[in-house]
Amino acid sequence: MKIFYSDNHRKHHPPFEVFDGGKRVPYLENPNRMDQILHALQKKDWAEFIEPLDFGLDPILAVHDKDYMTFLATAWSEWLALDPEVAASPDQNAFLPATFALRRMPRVPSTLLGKAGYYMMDLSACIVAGTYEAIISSAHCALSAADSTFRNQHSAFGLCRPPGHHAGKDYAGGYCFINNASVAANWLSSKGKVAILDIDYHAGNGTQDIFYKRNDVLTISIHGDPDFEYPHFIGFADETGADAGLGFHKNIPLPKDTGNAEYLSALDEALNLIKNFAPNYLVVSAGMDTFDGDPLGTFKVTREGFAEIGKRIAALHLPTAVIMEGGYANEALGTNIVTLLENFNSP
Ligand code: SP5
Ligand code: ZN
Repeated sequence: MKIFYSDNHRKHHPPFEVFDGGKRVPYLENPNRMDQILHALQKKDWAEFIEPLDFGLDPILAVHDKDYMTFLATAWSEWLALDPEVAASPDQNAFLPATFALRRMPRVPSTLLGKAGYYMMDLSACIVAGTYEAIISSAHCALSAADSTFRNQHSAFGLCRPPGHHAGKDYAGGYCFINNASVAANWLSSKGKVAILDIDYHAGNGTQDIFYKRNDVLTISIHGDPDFEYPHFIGFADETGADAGLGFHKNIPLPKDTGNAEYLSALDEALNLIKNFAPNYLVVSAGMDTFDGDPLGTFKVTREGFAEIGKRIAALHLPTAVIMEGGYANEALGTNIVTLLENFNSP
């Protein structure tokens, strides 16, 4: 399997995030996640590592707002210029807002901190010196996987970091800045019908938002019920698309402690919807935080569960771009990704 990966993700390593209750904790979405996955994949003879191609900004701007992208590109250096304390110890700092847009007022503020509150949905998408370079490379890994899927009519893996599915057209959040899976799916949508299946533990709110009014891309997310889980405000079962996109979005929220059996029956429901839609391509937002033992999750999916998930998705026999999303049980992350992909690869 072709695996698109760039070391540029290492440039995005915020020293902390602001967790529940305002606690400062070490950044959970850290470079070690990729090291664990690389270590496990490098032992497999079927894993072929490839540097991503440079797709430039156009396919990213086909999904994301231009001013939002400019904000991401310039926020860190503007912040350094504004705050001498940050400039004195940049490595101990991360750029975050302290005020958020009030129920999404339409006016885009002119100042840096105003923009931050406007373009960021929470306190976990920290911007540091290397963030912009890392997110562009991550998007290019996803685009390269999409391109490979199209050219070879065969599945590929975008080993993306930072992840993407919480990022909307003009907002960052949940460790996400550019919605890699959506950029890949939108690119593929000019080649044929596309479905996105999001198996990250958290609702794929950004992906939902981006395609909500479109009927040419079916979006499905299986996740912890937002009634108790992040992102709290979106990802409910009654959100099914709008306008032309009505009926082309599906949320499958599941309760705490969901195990393999319950998860797999939700997956079967999703796979049936995909079969009925009959897409030419599939994009999988592959978060591994459904794992029993993930520090952010409450589900109980095991390694055996991931094997079965891989098998069942592969049984659709669609050219599939698998895009890395979350997963924070670092010691198990490599094994879990290998398990998903090798069962996915097998006929
Ligand atoms: C890509 C991705 O998986 N992003 C996840 C972002 C979740 N951030 C909010 C986490 C708040 C979780 N609180 C759970 C406490 C567990 N002890
Ligand atoms: Zn997640």
